[in-house]
Amino acid sequence: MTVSSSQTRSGAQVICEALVREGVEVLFGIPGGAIMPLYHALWEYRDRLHHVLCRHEQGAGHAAEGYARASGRVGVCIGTSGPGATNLVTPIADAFMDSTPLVVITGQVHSALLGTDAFQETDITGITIPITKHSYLVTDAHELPRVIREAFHLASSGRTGPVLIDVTKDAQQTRLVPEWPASSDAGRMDGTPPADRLLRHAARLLNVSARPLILAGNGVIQSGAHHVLMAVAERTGVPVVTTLHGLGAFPQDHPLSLGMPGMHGWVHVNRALQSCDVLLNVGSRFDDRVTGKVATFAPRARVIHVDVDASEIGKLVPVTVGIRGDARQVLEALLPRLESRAHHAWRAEVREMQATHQPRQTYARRDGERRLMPYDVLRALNASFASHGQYRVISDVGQHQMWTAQLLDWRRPRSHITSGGAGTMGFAVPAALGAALAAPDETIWVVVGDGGFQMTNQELATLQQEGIRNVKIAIINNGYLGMVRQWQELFEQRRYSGTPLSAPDFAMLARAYGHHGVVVDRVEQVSDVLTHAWSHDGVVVIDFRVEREANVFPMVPAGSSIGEMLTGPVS
Ligand SMILES: Cc1ncc(C[n+]2csc(CCOP(=O)(O)OP(=O)(O)O)c2C)c(N)n1
Repeated sequence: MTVSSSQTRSGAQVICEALVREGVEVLFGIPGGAIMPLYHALWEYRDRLHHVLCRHEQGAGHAAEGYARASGRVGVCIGTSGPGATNLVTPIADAFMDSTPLVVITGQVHSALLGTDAFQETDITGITIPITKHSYLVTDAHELPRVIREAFHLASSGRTGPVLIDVTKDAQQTRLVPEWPASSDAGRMDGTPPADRLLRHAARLLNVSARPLILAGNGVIQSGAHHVLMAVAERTGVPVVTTLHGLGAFPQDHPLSLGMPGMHGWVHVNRALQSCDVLLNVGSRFDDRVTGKVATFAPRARVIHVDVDASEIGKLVPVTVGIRGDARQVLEALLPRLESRAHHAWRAEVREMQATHQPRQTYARRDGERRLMPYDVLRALNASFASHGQYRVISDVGQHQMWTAQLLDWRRPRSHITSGGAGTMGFAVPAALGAALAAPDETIWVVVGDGGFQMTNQELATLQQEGIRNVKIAIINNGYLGMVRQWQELFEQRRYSGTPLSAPDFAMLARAYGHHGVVVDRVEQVSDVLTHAWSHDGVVVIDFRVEREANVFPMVPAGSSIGEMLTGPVS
């Protein structure tokens, strides 16, 4: 359909037109009364805006997140008012915690009915104020072009995140001649160069340090700073530690890469954090899963914190130098001021700690061990990457998420996608749907627990309806809500309260949805089944029936210092 610029069109058509102008190609959602005008208009735009019908709005939201995380673009999802909108709250909160750029469009009851407890009315803008960068209620269709422009700008600039646009049904129906804004003023802070004084101070600290360390987070990936991070590390000889969300920001096979810190990070990484004298944190927010007890975190270090969000600087960890800015811009400005160093002694010390606490030894197979252990699966998956094409890995939340982070070699930004901030079980399967559409030529591996899988596995139907073939799902099935069970085992005298978990036959369930499903319960079968999954043209669900009570180590007990790690069961 072509509409000349002076012709009137409905607010709903204006939304579609605005989405096309923003470069949107795919959006995820479920229709309903208050959003029907938008669906009516989407029909005319179906050649330019591909709507993916999910099975639950939570799935639509996570799919939009997966799309955004894999592509670096803004993810878009839509839902109706009331329950449709409230089902989107979890992915909105998830995106907010993980700084994922998202635009969420919800229908709202007719503006004359606002505030009357009308059918399917919920104050979604009110509900989402604390978990969005901004939430708009649009009752006048003339505002739509500006609001949508602003929303995309806000979602994708500065510290990226979710923006909600709630549009009343009458605003979607109103006819108007839209006035398209040229650009938006919102977020114009972007691009402000970091202050010279701060850069000089940061460079001086790094140049004179004896035991420096770089902590790289999601901000490095979001701003595309991984190349300049590499240049900084190589020039200065400073070892790099990557947070859960930073995995892939620095190639793990690089000699300066140390691995992941924090609650389930490696012992040598946490020791290095505890003994470094200068810590350059780029694009990570000092999450408590990284710092452990803040008062004892990196006690010897002077901290340089680079963050796009000024409110994060000094929020949890006192800083010597705080630089507000885009990670790439700041690192680029810092690089020429840094001296070439080698740090032989410090690196040797760290390597020695690494050798002593050889990470993968923790999961060494005992002689004669016959049971299928979860780490067997992750190790074999990692080994399989070498002989196959491009891939991404999306993990859910729980023990398997930590084994995935620990045991796979992360080399590429955006190759690891997980719910880190909110820790939302049920994230992985729908997020894989979005990632599969964003990266159709790659294989999307999902690693998910039997608990999380049962939260959103209905999106298997969406994968089937969309004809998606590049998703492979590895269920680490231990018959428990494993991570909670681990805490109960270690700290609550094995009171397995609310954690033993039954499940349907997942392979049969996969087949019911039109996919391929297999059960694996012996270690000898693992690599063959992975090879088969890589080559099978279609979605494969593998139900790995693993040892039920395997644990994730090392582990920093909640509230403890990262210097106090459990490396095995407490006696
Ligand atoms: C939506 C949601 N509910 C509850 C939790 C709390 N929780 C964290 S890990 C976990 C257990 C996960 O079990 P499973 O999916 O089987 O994975 P496993 O830990 O066994 O690998 C639970 C219940 C959560 N993170 N998200």
